[in-house]
Amino acid sequence: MHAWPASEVPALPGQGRDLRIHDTATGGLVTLDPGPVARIYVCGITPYDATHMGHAATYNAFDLVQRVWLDTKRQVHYVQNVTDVDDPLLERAERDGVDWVALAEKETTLFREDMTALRMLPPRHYIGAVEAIPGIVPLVERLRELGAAYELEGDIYFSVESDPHFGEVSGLDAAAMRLLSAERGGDPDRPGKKNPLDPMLWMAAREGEPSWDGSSLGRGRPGWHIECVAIALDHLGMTFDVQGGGSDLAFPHHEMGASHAQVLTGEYPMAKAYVHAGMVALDGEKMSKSKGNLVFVSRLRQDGVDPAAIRLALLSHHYRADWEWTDQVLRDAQERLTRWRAAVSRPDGPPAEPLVEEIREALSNDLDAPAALAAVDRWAALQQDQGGTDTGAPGVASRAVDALLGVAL
Ligand code: 5CA
Ligand code: ZN
Repeated sequence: MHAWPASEVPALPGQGRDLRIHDTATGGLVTLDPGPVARIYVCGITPYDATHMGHAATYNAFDLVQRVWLDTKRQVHYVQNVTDVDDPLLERAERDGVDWVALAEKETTLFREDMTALRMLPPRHYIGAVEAIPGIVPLVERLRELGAAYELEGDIYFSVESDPHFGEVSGLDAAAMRLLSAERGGDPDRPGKKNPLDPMLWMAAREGEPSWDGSSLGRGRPGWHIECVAIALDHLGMTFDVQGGGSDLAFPHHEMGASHAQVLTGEYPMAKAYVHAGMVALDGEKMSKSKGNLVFVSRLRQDGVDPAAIRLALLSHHYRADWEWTDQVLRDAQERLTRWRAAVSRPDGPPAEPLVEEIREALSNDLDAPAALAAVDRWAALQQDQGGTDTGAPGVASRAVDALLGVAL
């Protein structure tokens, strides 16, 4: 699939800093040393509804990861998927009496527009589950050959016990895993499974549902976790730098994905850091397509809200925090944007190189965007109260906010 257009990332004076980031698997901060090419896989949307603030907040976090790396003059190989065939998408299409392919295309198009408006840098490879099927089938066949997969009434399951490292991503105990598995697309109560947690790799064709030729697997469609693994291994290989998504993906999705990849390749680990963004809520509950308590990026844009203000609203919370979207969050962001724009529109100002360093320091420290915003606030306040004589400063400040935070002033 095609992704979306990239916005320019201005070059900044001085040196970028290496990223220290929280890794769910170890439960602590790790300093990543990616070499000249940093590799990141971020789980994409299931396109059955429009992009909401929760999605946008998660993609904002991983956009900051890219920007920190680009500032260190590294290349970034960023891969994202689109889960363009899965139960929730098929169920929504059925409920609304629309074609599932058309629904996925429509929502993916809207997602691209939202990402472009928010200045999220595009992935280098943007891959749909459907287009990945020819790569998924041999991986499932290989897992069977390795004795890590088994058949149950035509469906093929992955045996979690085949990976000695299973459980290390989320660090959860069996009871917690079982609960989350039931909530998040698993089927722990299905009789006949070797372990209730075993996830499906290949689902045999069901009446009235789309299916593909699975070679020795028979007709069917892929399970969710193997989809991301096939795409990640194809475009990034093993032991890439960051596997990213919202915290609701730590288990089962990223746990299962890591196990699939580790058993398939015999290498460990799949990713050097498993990075998870907090959940955005509305009216006290996690924003989710299934609950329908949503604020859409596209809706705010239609209402004339400046995408830069939406982005500032996302940046005003630490990516790991769970937080609540309110009208006040947006109003504060709009007010901040106005102040910052006034500050950079003067011909001169207080020196901005220290500001660039402060933003770098904040982001390199587990993507502390609120601290970065506070630094820009201080520079803007100084500009407002005392001004300055440095003629390059407003330009440097503006380029730093653009390059490191993705906000065009
Ligand atoms: N297609 C799969 C991943 S392979 C999927 O989870 N799609 S999704 O559309 O449900 O979510 C896309 C991304 O947004 C995921 O990283 C998910 O963790 C994140 N996300 C979903 N809801 C929220 C929320 N309320 N707050 C923060 N992030 C969220
Ligand atoms: Zn995924």
